[in-house]
Amino acid sequence: MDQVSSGYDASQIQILEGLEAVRRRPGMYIGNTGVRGLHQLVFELVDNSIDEALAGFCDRIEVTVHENGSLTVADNGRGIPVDIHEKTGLPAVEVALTILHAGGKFGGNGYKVAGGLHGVGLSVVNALSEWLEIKVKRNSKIYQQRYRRGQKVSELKVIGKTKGTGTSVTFYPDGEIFEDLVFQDEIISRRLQELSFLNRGVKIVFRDERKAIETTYYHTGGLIDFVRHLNKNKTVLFNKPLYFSGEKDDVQVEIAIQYNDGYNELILSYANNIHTVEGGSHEIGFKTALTRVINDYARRFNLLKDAEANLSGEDIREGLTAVISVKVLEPQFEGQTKTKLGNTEVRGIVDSLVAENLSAYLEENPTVGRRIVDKALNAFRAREAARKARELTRRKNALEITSLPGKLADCTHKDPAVTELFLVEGDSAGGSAKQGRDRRFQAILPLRGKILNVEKARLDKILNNEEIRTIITALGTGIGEDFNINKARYHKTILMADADVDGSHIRTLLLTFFYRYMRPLITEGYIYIAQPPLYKVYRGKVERYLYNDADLEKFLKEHEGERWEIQRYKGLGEMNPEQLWETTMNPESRTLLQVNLEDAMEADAIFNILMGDRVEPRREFIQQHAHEVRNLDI
Ligand code: 0RA
Repeated sequence: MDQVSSGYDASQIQILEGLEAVRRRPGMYIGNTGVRGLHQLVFELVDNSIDEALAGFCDRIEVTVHENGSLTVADNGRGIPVDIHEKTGLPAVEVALTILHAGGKFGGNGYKVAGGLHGVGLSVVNALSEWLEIKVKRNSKIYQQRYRRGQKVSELKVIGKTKGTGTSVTFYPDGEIFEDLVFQDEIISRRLQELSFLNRGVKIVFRDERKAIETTYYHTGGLIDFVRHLNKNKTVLFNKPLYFSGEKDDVQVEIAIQYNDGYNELILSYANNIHTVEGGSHEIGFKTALTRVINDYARRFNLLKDAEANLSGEDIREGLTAVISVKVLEPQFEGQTKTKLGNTEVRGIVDSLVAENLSAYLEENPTVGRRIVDKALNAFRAREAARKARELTRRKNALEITSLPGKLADCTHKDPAVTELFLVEGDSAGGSAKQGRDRRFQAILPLRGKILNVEKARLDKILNNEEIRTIITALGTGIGEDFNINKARYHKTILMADADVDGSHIRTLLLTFFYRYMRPLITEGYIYIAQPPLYKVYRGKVERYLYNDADLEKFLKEHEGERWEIQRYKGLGEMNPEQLWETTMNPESRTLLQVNLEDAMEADAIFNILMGDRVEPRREFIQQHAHEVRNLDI
C-alpha cells in the first residue's frame, strides 16, 4: 500500500468517527435537538458566510426556506476551495464538510464569528442533515456534491460554467436527530436582522418559498441603525445616536448610544456577533467609563455640587439604549449559558475608547451633555422619593404586606421546590382551576381586569397597582432592588391565559413585568406558560384534545372518513374543572413551556410596540393586526 492511500484510509476512518460523534451527541455541538438546535444549523452556515464578509470578500447572503422544508444559505464570497487537500487527497470543500474541526484551518481571515464551534459548523450541519447539497462557484465553474447523513453520495463534479463566485449549501435536517423539522420564519429573520445591524453593508436576503415572502436586511448605518431601530417607538433625548469605534491590540470595538425619555435601560452587547446576554468585560468597561465620564462632566459644569454624592451608574443609565459590539481573536465565553465575555483585556480597551470619545463628544455638544445629566438627576430624585415612599408603606402596611392576598388559593405544601403558582386570566377560569387543581402543591391566583401599563410607570407606581401587588406578595420575592430569589414561595409560576389575542396580551404584559422587575425568576427558569388545548374532537364517548391547528389537521387526516365532532375552545372558561386539570394542569399529561430570557426580551419588545408612549406606531400595529385583534385593551 502506498503512502497516499494509507493516509486516505486513515482519514476516512477519522471522518466517519468524527461525524458519528456529532450524531451521537448533537447537543455538544448545537446545544440541543429542539427548535433552537434546528435553527442553530442555519446560523452555523450563515456565520461562515458572515466570516467571508468580514474578510472582505462577500457582501450578499441569501437564506431560503424551500417548499419541501429544506433550506439554502448562499453567499457571493470566494467559494470554498476545491483543490486537492494534500494530507487527505480530497477536495478541500469535501474536507470542510466531513472533518470535524476542519473549519479553522481555512480562511485565515482573523475574526471567526462562530462562538461555540470555531468554524466546525459546516461538518456539523452535514452530519445532522438527512441530505445536503453543496454548490461552489469558483474558477469560472460550478461544482456540486451531495451527501446523506454526513457521508458523500457523489464525488465533487463540475456541473456548469459561471462568471461569479460563491458558496451555496442546501440541507434537509435529519428526522432521526431533531424533534421538529419545521424552520420558523420569526427565529430566522430576527437573527438575520441582528446580523445585518452588526455587520454594516452586508445585504442579507430572507426568503420563505412556503409563503412567498421575501425580506432584505441591509443597514449601511450598522449599530447606529440598530440603536435607532430599538428606539423606534420612543421619544429620544437627541436625534443622532453617538457612535464610537476603534481597534487596539487586535480587539475591534464599536458602540452606539442614544437616550429616550423612558425609565428602562437597554444595553445589548455582542462579542464576535454573539449576543452576550450575561454581559462580561466589554459591558463592564462600557458602564464604568460611562459613569465616570458623566460624573466628571456634571462636576465640571457644576451640575453636581461639590458637596453632593456622585450619580450612580443606574441613574445614569435610565433611558439609555446602547449597543456594544466587539470582535476579538480568541473569545472566551463564560457563565451559565456561555454568553458572558471573559477576556479581561477587553475591559480596559472599551473603557478608554468610551472615555476618550465620550468626553470629547460632550465637550462639543453641551446640550446633549446637559440633557443626559438632567435625566440622571431626575432618576436620582425619583429613586430617592420611591425609596422613602417604600419605607413608609413598609412600616405602615407591614401586616398587610406579609399576609397573603385573599384571592390566592394557596397550596398545603410549603416547600417551594415542589409547589406551583398558576396565574389565571379571568375569574371563571380561576374558579375552574381552583376546583380542578391538586391543592397539595398547586396554588391559584386569578387575575382580573387590566393590569397596569408597566412601561409608563416607575417602580413606585407599579407597587401601588393592586394586581401587581397581589402577584408580588404571592410570589414572596419582593421586587427590583429588594428582590430575593431565595424567598420565592414557588419554583414554578405558570401563566395560564386563553389561546387568543387577549390572552397573549396578558402573557406579554406579565412577561414584561417579570423581565423588568423580577428578572432572576426568568433566568432561574421559574416562569412557565401553560398550554391549554385549542380543540376537543369527540366521537361518542371518545375524546381527544388537540393543542394547535397543525395537530387538528394531522388528526383529521389520520382519521379520514370517520365522523368526529370538533369543539373549538374560545377560552379556558369553557372547560370544566376536570377537563382543565386533565389538559392543562396535571403534571402527568400537560405540556408547559419554560420561558427563557430571549422569550422575555421578545415580549418586552412587543410590549413596547403595544404600550409605547407614542400613539402612532401603536395605531400602525393595531391596523396591521386588525383582523386578529378583539377588544385590545390599551
Ligand atoms: C477558506 C478559503 C477560502 C474561502 C472560504 C474558506 C470560504 C468558506 C465559506 C463558507 C461559506 N461561505 C464561504 N466562503 C468562503 C478562499 C481562499 C482563497 O480564495 O484564496
